[in-house]
Order: sequence, then structure tokens, then C-alpha cells
Amino acid sequence: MSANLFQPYALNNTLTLANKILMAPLTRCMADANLVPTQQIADYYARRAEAGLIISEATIIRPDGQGYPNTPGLFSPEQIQGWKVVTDAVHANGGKIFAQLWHTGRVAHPHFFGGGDVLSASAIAVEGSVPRMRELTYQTPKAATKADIEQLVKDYAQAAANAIDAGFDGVEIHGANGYLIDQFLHHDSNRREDEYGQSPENMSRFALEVLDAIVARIGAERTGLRLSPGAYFNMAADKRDRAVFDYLLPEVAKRDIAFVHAGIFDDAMEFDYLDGRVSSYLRQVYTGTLVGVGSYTAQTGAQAIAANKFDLLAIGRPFIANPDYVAKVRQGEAVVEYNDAMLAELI
Ligand code: FNR
Ligand code: 8K6
Repeated sequence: MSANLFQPYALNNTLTLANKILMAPLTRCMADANLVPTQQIADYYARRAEAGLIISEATIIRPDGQGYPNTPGLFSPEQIQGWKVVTDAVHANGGKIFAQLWHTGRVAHPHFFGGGDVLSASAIAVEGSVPRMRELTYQTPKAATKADIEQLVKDYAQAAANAIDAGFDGVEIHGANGYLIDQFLHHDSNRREDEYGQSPENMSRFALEVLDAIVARIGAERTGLRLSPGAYFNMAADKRDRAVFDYLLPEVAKRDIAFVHAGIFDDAMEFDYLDGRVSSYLRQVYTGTLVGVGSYTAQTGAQAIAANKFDLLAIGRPFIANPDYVAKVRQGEAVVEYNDAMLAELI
């Protein structure tokens, strides 16, 4: 039923995946007080090394990118060393792993970094508060100045270089789910009047600057990008956003990166302004390797790949519930169903 998932897939001349199943990035909030991944985290990823590619939980590029407790970082020597233990454990079990590079932008909270500005594209707050820490209401961010933007681009590139030093096979830039890069790509959060706002070219500028800086540092073949053309999380939809992604995706394709990964929780969700699902939209406008995701089972994902809707399948919640997800699928065994209570521990 799911046999096509078990064919190898060449991302490019540098990286070939043993199968087409990716472990989606999954925030677990279990790094230590210095945002260093622990031995338990290394063991957790090592148990999942049979995935064709693991994308790490989102990992902050610098302190003011933090919006949730105990999310790991990739900016201190201790964090790089902690990740080295993780990547060694995954490699020892025959797997591959990319680091997902994250800055939450206006979803950050100064509670986590000792006070200071929250940065975003524009000074527009997201409504609500930090999950499970409801006393921490989101603040009105400061619109990043050009100097702030320049520094952010450098810090993304440095975090990518740190990821390679930590033994990762590559990085996925987190440009999805309403976080910093996505905040430049949607009208809900970007009202800038300078060269980073208003037109599709301008609104795409920050994403492409980050992408280009990372590609220059670690190579296009080791760089992936996650995007949410459909606004669904920490973001309100605006039909003008379509034109931004219509411009951005062909520009991304020119860079010949490893893949673009959809950022969505349920790919059955349809967006008027995208004329349907996020995966169908991405398939139309992006010519490179596409990773589909969002409430798929191995079977529905394999069918979507057979129907050429995308090339690789990322699996999130079922991987939390089943460390041996890939083996179970290969052997046609039933998988354990995910529930939110499973977030409390790393099995
Ligand atoms: C997520 N997701 C997510 N996405 C991302 O880009 N970076 C992240 O760190 C996280 N963290 C995260 C934590 C938890 C607990 C969940 C449930 C989800 C989204 C995830 O990668 C994926 O897109 C969705 O879970 C949809 O896929 P599944 O779970 O339906 O296979
Ligand atoms: C405290 C950990 C926070 C981790 C970040 C992401 C966690 C997401 C958990 C699942 C909930 C999501 C739902 C959003 C879907 C919107 C659909 C309209």
C-alpha cells in the first residue's frame, strides 16, 4: 500500500534519503535551562533515525527569538555541543537530520530572554498569550529597523554555520506558521512602507535575504525552506498574500535548494485565495522538490505521492506516538494514535 514511500530519493548530488518519510519538526519544550538539548533528546531522535530525514524541533537562532519555554538554541557553544550529541546518535543509527532554524518574531516573549524588544515586520501584536503560560500576553512588537534586519540575516547565517558545526546534514529555514519570516510575507503582520513592505518583491525580500545568506554559508543543497502560503496559525488571512507567494516561490526555485516544505496542520484545509489546498498551490508555483504534510497517514501520503501531489511526506504527530513509525509502516503494522497527553514525555 505504501511501497512508494520506501524508495530512496535524491534531493541533489550531495544528499540521498533512504526513504520518502520525513519526521516533521516538533517542538517539545524539553531543552535544559541553557536551551541545550539533553541526552534524553538525543535518544529520542536516535530512536527515529529510520526516517529518510529528521527535521529537528524548531531551534532558536538567538535569545530574542524565543516564544515558548525550553526550546533549544543554536547560538552558544554548549548548545552546539549538545546538538553534536544528537546528530552523532542519529548518524550512528544510519539517519540524517536537518536543524530547523527559528525566530518567533512577534510571538516571542521577553519573559524568556530577560526583557527587551520583541521584533517583527511591523508594530502589530498577535492576539493571545503564550500556550500553557497564559499570564504571558503577547506584546506589541517593535518594527525591525534596517540595522535590525541586517543583524537578523547575519544571525540566521551564523546559526546555519553552527548547525553544520554541530553535525547536522543541513538546515530547514522556518519561514512558516506565523513566525518572524512569515510575518514579513503576510499583509496581516507586514504594513511596512520601505523596501521590505507593500509589494510582493518587497515583502519577499527578508525571506530571500535570509535564504541567500544561508546558501552562501552552507550551500543550497543543504538548505530547505518551510512556508505557509495559507495563513492559519498566529496570522489572519488576506487575499493579497497570494501575490507575495506567487513572486517568492519562483525566486526560491532559482536558488535550487534541497526542498520546500508546506507549513500546515491539516492539508485538507482549503484557502479561497490559493484556490484550494496549500500543497496543490505549492505544486503549481514551485518546481523543485516539495514536502507535503498535514494530517496524512502513510497510506494517504503514499497515495498523494503516487498522484504527484508532492514528492516527500512529512509526518508529525504520529512520530510523537510511535518512535518506530517507519518500521511499523514498512511491516504493515498498526500505529498508536497520537493524543496531546503524549507531549508530557519523550518516548
Ligand atoms: C508542531 N509543528 C511544528 N512545525 C514547525 O515548523 N516547527 C515546530 O517546531 C513545530 N512544532 C510542533 C509541535 C507539536 C506538538 C505539533 C503537534 C506540531 C507542526 C508539525 O511540523 C506538522 O506540520 C503538523 O503537526 C502536521 O503534521 P501531522 O502531525 O498531521 O503529521
Ligand atoms: C508549548 C509548545 C508549543 C509548540 C508550538 C506549536 C504547537 C502546536 C500544537 C498544536 C496546536 C495547533 C493548532 C493549530 C491549528 C489551527 C487550525 C486552524
